[in-house]
Amino acid sequence: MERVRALARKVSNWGRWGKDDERGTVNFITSEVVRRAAACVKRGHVFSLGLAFGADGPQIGQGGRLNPIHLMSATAGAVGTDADGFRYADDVIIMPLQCATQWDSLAHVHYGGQLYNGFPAATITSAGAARNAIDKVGNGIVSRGVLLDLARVAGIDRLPPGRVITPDDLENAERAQSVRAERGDVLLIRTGHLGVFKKDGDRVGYMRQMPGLGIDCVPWLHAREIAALATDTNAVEVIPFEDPATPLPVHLLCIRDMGLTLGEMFDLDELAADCATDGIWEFFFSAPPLKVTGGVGSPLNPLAVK
Ligand code: UVW
Repeated sequence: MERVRALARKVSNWGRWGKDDERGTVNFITSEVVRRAAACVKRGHVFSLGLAFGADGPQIGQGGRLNPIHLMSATAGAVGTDADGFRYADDVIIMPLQCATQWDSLAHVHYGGQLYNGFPAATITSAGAARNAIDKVGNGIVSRGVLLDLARVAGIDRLPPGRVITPDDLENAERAQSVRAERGDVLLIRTGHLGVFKKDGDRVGYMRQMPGLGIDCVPWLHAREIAALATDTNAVEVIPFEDPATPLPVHLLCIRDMGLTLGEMFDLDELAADCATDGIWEFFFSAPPLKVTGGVGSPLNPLAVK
């Protein structure tokens, strides 16, 4: 943890938006940023970046994470007495908020007994997160999206599981795609890992090992002042971990120290194919979380509009 603590001192955003802030880098999304994002809509073509929430999801039961269980509480419920009259269908879903495409809130991970902005970790109880919960970013996350397609730039279907993504990789992709991630943007990184899972259906292969950001990317993300970051993997960062003694260091530094909301399991394949065709890697991006009171994450259907 020494490396994490040393980097934390350099990238911390605690206090940057006031001592009571619970939104972190989403604060970079100003009205000017949203207006610039809206100007990215040229063709009116909408892409869904969300996985389906169904029994075929990627979860393998690890850590209590199941695929959604969808039940019908009514299939032909009657209102009124007419035998041929009004009928309704209702349903119930039981699922971890982290089971498919999702945002991690700023209460998702912590260390040293503190959450983002110094709130005590004890503010998370069985009742939920009293601080930094996902409902605090309920009026977001809407901004310019920038997609870096690392797999396509490398000319392969997928970066291999365990491949550490470096700041040089990110900047090479920016040069190759003629785009630059800037203040207030939502940065999407495609590794191809989800595309392989969609073809082979190997849940264990998808969930247990993956390409992802290395710890050296954290100061880069901080310097670029991006508002949120998402990838097509289950963890954003590389697994196996660079240092086996320090699991998920990018989560700790991004979420707890920078206040950077992380998105996981974003399906970027169709969008990436379109961007490769027209050469435009920026778009209007909208992915508001469900305002789950005290929730530490939210399932999503993010949209990109070009
Ligand atoms: C953990 O597994 C703690 O995090 P995530 O699901 O965000 O990768």
